[in-house]
Formats: sequence, C-alpha cells, structure tokens
Amino acid sequence: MFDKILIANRGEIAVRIMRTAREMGVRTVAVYSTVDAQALHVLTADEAVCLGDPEPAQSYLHSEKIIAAAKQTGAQAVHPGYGFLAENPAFAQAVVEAGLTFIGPPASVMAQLGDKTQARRLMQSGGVPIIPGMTSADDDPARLAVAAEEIGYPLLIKAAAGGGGKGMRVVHAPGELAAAAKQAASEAKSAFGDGSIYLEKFLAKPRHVEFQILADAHGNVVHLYERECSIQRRHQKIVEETPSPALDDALRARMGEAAVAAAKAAGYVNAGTVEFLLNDDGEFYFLEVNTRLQVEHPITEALTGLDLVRQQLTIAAGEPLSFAQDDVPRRGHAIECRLYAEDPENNFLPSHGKILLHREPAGPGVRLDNGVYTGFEVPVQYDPILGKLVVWAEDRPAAIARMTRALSECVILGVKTPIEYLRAVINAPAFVAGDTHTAFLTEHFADWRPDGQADHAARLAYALHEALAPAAAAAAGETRREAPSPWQTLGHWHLGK
Ligand code: MV4
Repeated sequence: MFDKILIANRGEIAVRIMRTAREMGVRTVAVYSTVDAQALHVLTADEAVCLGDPEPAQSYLHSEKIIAAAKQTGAQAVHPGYGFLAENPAFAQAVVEAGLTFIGPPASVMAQLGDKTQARRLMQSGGVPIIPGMTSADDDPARLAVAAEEIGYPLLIKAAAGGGGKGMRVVHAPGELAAAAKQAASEAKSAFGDGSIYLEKFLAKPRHVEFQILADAHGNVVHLYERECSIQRRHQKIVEETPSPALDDALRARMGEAAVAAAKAAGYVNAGTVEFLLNDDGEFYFLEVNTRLQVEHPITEALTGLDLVRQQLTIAAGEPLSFAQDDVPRRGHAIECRLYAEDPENNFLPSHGKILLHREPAGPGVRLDNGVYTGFEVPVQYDPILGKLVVWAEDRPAAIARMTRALSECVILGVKTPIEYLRAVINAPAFVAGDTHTAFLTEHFADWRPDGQADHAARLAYALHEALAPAAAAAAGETRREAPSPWQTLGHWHLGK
C-alpha cells in the first residue's frame, strides 16, 4: 500500500478521500489555491501545497503544478476525486509518466470511453444493449437523413465528445433535422473543440439508473448494485437513492450483468459507473461510463458496507479484489441529498458568501460528507457544493423519514441552501410512490415555493443563533456584537406567530 497520496481536488470529496486514507495509515497531501488556504481539506490533510491563484486553470486544473507537488512531497499516487482533472486522460497519462500511480482507470480506457460513439461500439461488441442509433459520428446531411429514417422520430442529436447532457438536441420531424444538426455541431465545436455528432432514438421520460462497478488489475469485475439518479435538474443530480424503486431482483441481475460486461468490454480497472437509461417498459440501454468516483458513491457504501475509496486504493496498489460478486452484501435503503450553496427560489443561482453558522445533522443512520465550516467563505471560483447528506435505514419509507429528520437538523446560515426544497422533494407524493423519472422535477417542482411555515430547523437555528451570535459575528468579521438576524440569513423561513 502507498505511504502517501496526493488528492488533486478540494472540498468535501478531498476530505472524504483523506478520511479513508487516514484509516488505512496512508498520509495525505492536499493541494489548494490561495482562496482555499483555510479550506477544510487543507486543515484535514497531513500536509498541503499551494498551487497559486484561484482560477481553476491556475490551480486545480493545472496538471504540471499538481504533479510537481506530488513529486516534491514524495507522494506515490494521485487521487483525482471528481470534476476537475478526474476524467482527463492526458492528466492520468502525465501522472504515470511522472512515475506516480493514478488512482483511477488507465488513461487509454478513459479516452476510449470519453468518445461516446467509440463507447457505443465497445458496448455493442460486448453485448451490452445500446440505444438504437448511430455508432459513428457523421456530419453529412444526406447520410444523417438516411440514418434518421432508419432510427425513426423523435430522435436525439448528441455530441460525440459530449456526455452529461451537454450539446443534446431533440428532433421531432425530418424537416427539422438538417438545421438542428448544423446547430448542434457548431455548439459541440465551441463547447468541446470537437463538432462530431451522432443520432439516437429519443426515449421519453426514462429513468437514470447507474451501476457501481469495481474492476481489479487481474481481470476480476464485480458490480455493487445500482443507484437511481433520475431526480435531476438541468443534468445536475439532486437526490439519489439505492435500491432503485424501479428494479426487481430479476431486472437488477440483468442490468448488473450488463454493467460487468460493459466494464470487461472496456478493459476497465478501478471504480467506475455504468449509466443506463431505463424505459417504463423495463427495457434498459447503455448510456455512458463515468470513469471516476462519483458524488453519489456514499449511498452504495451505505447499502453494501464497503468503502469505495479503500477499494480504489487497494486496486491501484495492484491488489486483487478480496470478494466475489455473490459476496457483495446489500441491505436496507440509502438516500443522498446534495447540499449546494444555491438559491432554489432564484433558479438555483449559486449563493456565495461566508458560512455564518454550520450545524451538522447526526444520529442513527446519518452521514454528512462535508467540506465547509462556520466562518468559511464559499469561493466563487468553484462548484458551490458544500456537502452531501446521506442516510441509511432498513427500508425506503424509513429512509425518507430519516432524511426528512436529518434535513431538519441541518442548519447552514449565511448562504442559501436547498434544504427546504429537498425536504419537499423527498416527501412529494410522486417521490414517496417511487415514481422517479428524469422529468420528475419539471412535472412536480417547476414552480416550487417554500410554504413559509416555521419548522424544526428554523426553531433550532433561532435557538442556536441566540447562543452563538457573538461567535458567528466574529466569524463573519462583523464589527457589531451581533450577527445579522437569522431571518435575513434563513431567507424563506419565518417563525409562525
Ligand atoms: C438520452 C435521453 C433520451 N433519449 N438519450 C442526459 C445526460 C446524458 N448523459 C444523456 N441524457 C439523456 N440521453 C436518449 N436517446 C434523455 C437524456 C436525459 C437524461 C438522462 C439521464 C438523466 C437525466 C436526463 C434528463 C434529460 C435528458
């Protein structure tokens, strides 16, 4: 096992990786930009190296600086987290060329899966069902028209270099195809530097069901069951859960086998996620492979009891998996809610600022993967994720009740958060019924407004505010003795008369 690793990331995911490293006796090196000098991941690490200015290109996206920091501190391996350089094959390659281990799949595998038409060809050859459509990119209008007739309408134009929903365009009739293709190609060119596009049959209201896989360097591949991630807004996941309410044991087994086949077809090594779209008729199709640890990985950890970061480190160190598919436990139900500094009443606009008060939920079955603290200023330069709240309980209704309770305990003042929105989402009748599909938020939460009722968290916040006002004011750098009224910072919460 490694003695020391560098975590090429920030915030809650860097802290989460360091926690497992510490348990394994592996020392950690943080990297940070000048705005993150006091960030939690820096305080958590054994040592830290400043990369420079806050702009991502000068800090968390600067491969050379990060690799130099690893060499300088004697780290033997680099964990990329998610986002930033995590799915950049050139970075993975540069890490290896510097004599270090990349904690993730080989650069060549990452590159192949990053090309969406190449990924489709790989999956087709591996017997994994793909969405009917083209398996190579083409921009010739005549050939696109022929392919479109074969696939049938409605269809979806996708960017070969895309993924994650960027650069997609629905086409409802042949007359729209040529113009839409031209626009999509030019959008793809400016977004990805590559204007290649292809066509797929458009599936209406599918579910997003992804499978966690683990593959070691000795050819062993297992899956760790699914995560239901259909509750998304603008391709941003909001709530994830496992098991998926849409899967029975037979479908779970078939999709799990397909996920393992996908990993084998790609020559995958380390932890990865095979994404599928699932129709309400029970048909499922390969979507893409995410070649990283995902934001929502903790629900799989709660379900299986396995530590995915530990698995990533042991696989990267060349050790074989210590268990077989039939040994992967699965118990109860887990839900994750993402906590961003954003305003659900204002189109989820990022809400940067100083955290005036941060109170962590706790208690049975509750886990908070957090990256901030009272007094920390959420930087404007990065994704405003603060943390993730994860609960486990014996079944789905108990997990919903537990998440509702944990959200009520969670107090974050100073920036807007979607805590109240999340509570409404997981208690909406359609969610409770398990009717989760990719149009869920559009159908049920397009014009959500808080109900203005005082709740447990608001009352708690008020009490804490009274107790902690001087400390909060000091943390906020206020000259006056009292922090701002909690009703200003709570935004939509109003205590009943
Ligand atoms: C689709 C689709 C319908 N039909 N492909 C969005 C993310 C990107 N990875 C692929 N996505 C979709 N691909 C076909 N052929 C619908 C989506 C989609 C979606 C997928 C997963 C989760 C949320 C979504 C929201 C809108 C559209």
